Amino acid sequence: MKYLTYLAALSCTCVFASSAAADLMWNEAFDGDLSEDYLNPTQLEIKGVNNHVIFTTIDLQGDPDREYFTFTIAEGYELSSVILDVFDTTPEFNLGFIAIASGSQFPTPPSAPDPGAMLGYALVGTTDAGNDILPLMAEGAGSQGFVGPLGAGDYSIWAQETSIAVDQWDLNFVVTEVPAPGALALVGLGGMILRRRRG
Ligand SMILES: [Ca+2]
Ligand SMILES: [Ca+2]
Repeated sequence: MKYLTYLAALSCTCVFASSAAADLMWNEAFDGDLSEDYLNPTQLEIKGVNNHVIFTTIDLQGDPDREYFTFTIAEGYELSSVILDVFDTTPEFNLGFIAIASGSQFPTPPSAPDPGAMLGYALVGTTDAGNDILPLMAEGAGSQGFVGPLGAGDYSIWAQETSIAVDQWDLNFVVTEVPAPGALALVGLGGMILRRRRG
């Protein structure tokens, strides 16, 4: 989007600048606008369990502010949830759009998006704030869909508004270790022992 417009809107983003730096992958207030180009998403690095991306989408007539970014989930880890920590929008009835796809480039252009190229997508509103929206994204109509956490690999995200609006987002991509099969077996065994004792 236009640079001056973006600068003018940065004061809004600063409200959310207090998020812990150790958990922060990107904050537009300091790091600049996330990429408009689906073929060149902003490259982000996973920091740990919690990985925040804080941004403002500012949609002016004919000049949408799209956010494309990508990150890699390492072997042995999985993307277990995507928490919509903050979603504030003006006007308040506006819905935000967010999609996830495999690969470090988003596979389908915003001018003619093909849901079948996406793992999933969702429309989110203020009532979704605080929730894990990954299950919602997994059910996006016409998308590839998925069940549970997403495993190791490259992923790309596309977020924007769906009308003339200004939205404040704080997304937390939660990355956890894949439970070892042995650990799962122990959990199951523990459950059996508990049931026997209770029985
Ligand atoms: Ca932005
Ligand atoms: Ca952008």
